[in-house]
Amino acid sequence: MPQPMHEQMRQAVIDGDSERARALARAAVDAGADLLASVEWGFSAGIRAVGELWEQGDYFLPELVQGAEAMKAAMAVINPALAAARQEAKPKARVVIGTVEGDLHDIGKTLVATLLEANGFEVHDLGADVSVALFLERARAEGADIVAASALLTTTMGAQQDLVQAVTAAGLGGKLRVLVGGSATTPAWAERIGAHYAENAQRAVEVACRLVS
Ligand code: B12
Repeated sequence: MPQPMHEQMRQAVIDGDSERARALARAAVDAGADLLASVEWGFSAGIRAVGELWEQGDYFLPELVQGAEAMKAAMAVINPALAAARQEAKPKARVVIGTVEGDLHDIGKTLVATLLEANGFEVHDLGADVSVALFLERARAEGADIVAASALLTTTMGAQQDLVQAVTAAGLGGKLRVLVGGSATTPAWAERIGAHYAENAQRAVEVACRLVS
């Protein structure tokens, strides 16, 4: 259930107030609060609202950027705390993750990487704007079981299909699973391109566990 603290977190991101967002995240960590709930009902709800305000024309690019910075300030506190709550019992496997080429959105991808790591996966995060060639090169070099690609723009999601095709062409189709996500994508899209899909970070952990079990 959302709590008053979550509304403050949401509002801090809407206001683009990085200092308040960071302080609220720190308070949640120190209080031992449910951090996934803080992300989902607090900070993520805030960035979703910023996206809607931008879409409606009430916010312009500077406010979008400020909202994203506030979100990142909070996640810089939350991500290490989530990673520290590592659950050793879960299966170990290697994941190479990144946001596809031409796409700079990295907040959701980083959250997915953090939760995978917190659940015992060895995660290699390549960052944002990652080419198909680099995904493939690092997946090979790390002996990855899963290559995970994020896309938030309809103009960049095609790169996920290129990645699936490149993995097959490289003869890695049997061992290396492609997991896709990001707000531009849908289960139907993933099915069409022959990839696995998860709609959020928590589900990504469940799907990844299933893929390597
Ligand atoms: C913050 C933001 C930005 C920030 C990004 C900062 C950063 N470092 O990430 C800035 C201001 C830089 C930005 C820029 C732009 N943005 Co922007 N942005 C957003 C916004 C408001 C929020 C995204 C976000 O961080 N959400 C919070 C996270 C936690 O959620 P998430 O990313 O969806 O991730 C979750 C799931 O999707 C999933 N997931 C994500 N990745 C993966 C990967 C895998 C493998 C899996 C399994 C799951 C998974 O799990 C995550 C956690 O639960 C969205 C609106 C929206 N509602 O999504 C627009 C949005 C994505 N942006 C948009 C646009 C158009 C742009 C710009 C083109 C604007 C411009 N004119 O310059 C540029 C593009 C720059 C570029 N080349 O990438 C559009 C895209 C429209 C479209 N359909 O293509 C959106 C949808 C806004 C809108 N409603 O129009 N943006």
